[in-house]
Amino acid sequence: MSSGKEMRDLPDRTFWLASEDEIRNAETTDVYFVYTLQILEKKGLDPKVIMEVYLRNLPYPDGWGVVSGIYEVAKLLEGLPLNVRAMEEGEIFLVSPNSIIYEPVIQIEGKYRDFAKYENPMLGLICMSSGISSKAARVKMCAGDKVVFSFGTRRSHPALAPMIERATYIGGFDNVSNVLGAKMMGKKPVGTMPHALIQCFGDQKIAWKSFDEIMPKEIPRIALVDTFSDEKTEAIMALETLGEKLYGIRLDTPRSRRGNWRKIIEEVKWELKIRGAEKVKIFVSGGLDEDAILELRDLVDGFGVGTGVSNAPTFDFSAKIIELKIDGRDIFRAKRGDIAGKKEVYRAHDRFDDIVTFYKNPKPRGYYPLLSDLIKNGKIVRKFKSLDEIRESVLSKVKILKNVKPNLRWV
Ligand code: PCP
Repeated sequence: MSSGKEMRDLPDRTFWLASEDEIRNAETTDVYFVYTLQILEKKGLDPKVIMEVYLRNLPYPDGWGVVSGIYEVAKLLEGLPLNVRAMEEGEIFLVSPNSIIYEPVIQIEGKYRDFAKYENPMLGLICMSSGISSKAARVKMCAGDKVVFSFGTRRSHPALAPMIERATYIGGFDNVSNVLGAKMMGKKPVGTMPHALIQCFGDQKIAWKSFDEIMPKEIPRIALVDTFSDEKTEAIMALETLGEKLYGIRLDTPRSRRGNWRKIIEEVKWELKIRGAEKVKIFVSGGLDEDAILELRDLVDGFGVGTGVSNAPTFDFSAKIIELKIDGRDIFRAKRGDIAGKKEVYRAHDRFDDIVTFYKNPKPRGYYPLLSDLIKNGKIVRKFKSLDEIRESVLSKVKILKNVKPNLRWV
């Protein structure tokens, strides 16, 4: 593709996307790994190493994250002559910015030349997904028992839609709106109507009636009530139009009209209540984050969160050689700023008290290891839990985290 000339179609694809095979063959690696391999091969150097993947800095002050993407890392490295240990998909890991200690979420043991090129795609598979799952867990933590739906795939490259939806669900979201993402997760997608439906009809009542007439019964009748006029007016209009069939209303109030959104929602609730419709659920969406959810959660029944979670800060996990095995001997060789030696991570689950120690040290009593085998001699040995099981485990751990101060130390 010569620079400066008119942009021509890609010869072998439509979108600027790596194919599954290109990802699996590590063609999305950075060139300096290719150079490294050429040099090691020319020099006949083929060291056996231990590499640990860990996070040093969290974009959140409370010191915990949710690791996700482990399943895909297993599929990426499957077949390579490696032994890989990792935390469970959806495991909570701790980060202590004031200490040199870190919790490895993945540990790879093997000949460096056999996996050097895979560092890039491997990190890519957990950095973005874990960022989204960790944000989703915080958003759900703020929403408490109110439902939170993922509305965010329109804010990212469509190729990533299934990954985004999976990551939000692992983080605790109750469901997702993306059709392909939901299908791959074995879920029924959620969502009722965009403003476009009402704009096409030019009349809210006809649009709501048409929705009710045509949509299968199991789709809840949630009317969008902010298209042409005030939310209170449209909420009353929706109740008069659908009556008993009105399951809920959605407010996606444009920012320019939000003013004190809390008061607008209170007005709507009051007007519905005095008309005997206090059971009508209230959903809100549009630019929501933790603060907005904390502000509104006592008033509403559910939230649709998009950008706030799909564009969550990505985690900059690092993958670093921390030890070489030469003639069976541990050669400690960490770079500056890192600590050498293969590590174990142990947790007292009831209080998120974590201990990181050199793998040869005894297991502390009452503490449980967080790292376990993922791949043995290139074969995946991990029995992956279902998405629902992973989500439940994240929600139960986040519940504990709400009441304890996680602590990370080393011995
Ligand atoms: C979209 C959707 C949600 C928004 C996006 C979620 O709103 O209805 O409210 O994304 P966000 O958290 O990134 O804002 P619009 O595109 O305004 O409306 P429509 O529903 O008509 O698509």
